[in-house]
Order: sequence, then C-alpha cells, then structure tokens
Amino acid sequence: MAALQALIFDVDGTLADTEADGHRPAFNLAFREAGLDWEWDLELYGQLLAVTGGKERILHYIEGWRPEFLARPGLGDLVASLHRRKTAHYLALLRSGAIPLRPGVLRLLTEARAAGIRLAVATTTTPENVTTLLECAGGHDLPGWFEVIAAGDVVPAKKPAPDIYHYALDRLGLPAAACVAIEDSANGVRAALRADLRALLVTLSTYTRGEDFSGAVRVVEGLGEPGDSAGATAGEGDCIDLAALFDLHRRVYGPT
Ligand code: XBP
Ligand code: MG
Repeated sequence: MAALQALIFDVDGTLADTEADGHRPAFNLAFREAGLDWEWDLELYGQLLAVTGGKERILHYIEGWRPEFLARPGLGDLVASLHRRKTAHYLALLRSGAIPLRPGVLRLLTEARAAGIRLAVATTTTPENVTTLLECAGGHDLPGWFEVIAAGDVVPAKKPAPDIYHYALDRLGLPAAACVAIEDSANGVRAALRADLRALLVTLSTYTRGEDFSGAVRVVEGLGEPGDSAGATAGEGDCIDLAALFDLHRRVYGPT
C-alpha cells in the first residue's frame, strides 16, 4: 500500500473559520452596494451553506427566496457581478487581518513541510481567496508551500462532487491512498470519499458541527496546539500532529 506522501486541505472552515464573519458579510456588502435589500443573517447563511460555491449559493437563494428575479433578463450577469463584488469585499476583509488561521494549522503545515510531506488544497472557493488568506493570515510565503492549489471554477462541478479532489490528485500525480484529506463539512467529506480519499480527518467548524461525517476516520474539534486542552480529541493526544496523521493513514491502509 502507498505510503503517506501528501496532505490535502479544504480551506473554508478547515484552514480558517471563514464563513460567518468573512464570506457572509462580504455577500451582504455586495447586495447592499447593488441596491438589493437582501440580508443573509447567521441562521439563513447556515441554510444556504448546503450549496457550495458563491455564485451557486446566490442562485440557490434567488430560486428559494427571491423567485421573482428568475424571470429577469440578465440573471447570469447579475449573479456574476454580485459575486465579483463579493470577492472584492472578502479580499479586503482578509487583507484587514480579520480572519486568522485556525489553531494548529500553521504548526501542522510547518511540521509536514519539514518532513517532506507534500501540501495541497482542494476547495470550492475562488483561487485568489485562498492565496490571500494564506498570505494575510500565515505569511507572504505560505502560498508557495502548497504544490497544488485546486480551487473554484477549475472543475465543472463543486463539492460534494469529487471533481476538485480528482483534479488535485491528478496535479500531485498521486493515488488517493498516498494522501490524507482534511475537511470540515459533510459536503467536503462526500467529495473526498467519492474521490476515494479514505484517510479522512474532520475538524469541526462553526457551521458544520452536527453534520453527517460517516466515512471519516476521525472527527475532532480542531487540530489544536500541544498542551491546549481545547484542541483535538480527548484521550488521543492533545493535538493533531504529523504522527497522528500517519496513524490515521495506517488505520485505513495498514502499515506500509
Ligand atoms: C466553501 C464554500 C465557498 C465559500 C464561498 O466550501 O462553499 O463557496 O462559501 O466562496 P468548502 P466563493 O469549504 O467545502 O470548499 O464565493 O469564492 O465561491
Ligand atoms: Mg469547508
């Protein structure tokens, strides 16, 4: 069986808790700026997260909550321009330093890199959101640590479709069995499993606690930091380090 060679990270909810105070207010700013009285509060946004991808989420909202817009000429242009402005607002928020990486993320990335474990991202969000988050929350050279940043519209179908994971594996040139995937949502878990990524860790995030993570090997609060009682899972070490990920990989595939 293949040895563990790469970690593939989801972004939103996994590298950083971006949804409630990042993407959500950025959507609302774009709506207001366009003269629309749409306001996605915390609860509504939780429902809308069933659909991944910002453009897809706006369309889902129109279909369910504002169906009168469906008959409008230029609906596709409206969605595209709202999403463009949303991305601009989101990038500004990231640049203001409002969104930190989750505890343990930089520690684990540093440890993996030092051990020669390759790093990749597989996300539905816009590519620039990923590089800007990494730069602003982790340091200007952090994007370069990732050999592959698979993001956004580079594939036809977003999570829970497996496309973005297939794309990342293809770019890494690795079989799924050589990787550990780290996700925070049921949609992400489904996408990873459909791409045959079975060594799968879930770190719960604001909106995803309580979702169905069947098929994941381990579900933890977060990666945590050493000695941090709020980190990781009780009884299995106090944080998720590289050794914990090797162990998780062995649980699925056996010793290599
Ligand atoms: C994250 C998302 C993203 C963001 C919005 O899902 O659903 O769509 O909410 O990003 P995951 P864009 O963590 O499973 O990748 O607006 O740039 O699409
Ligand atoms: Mg996510």
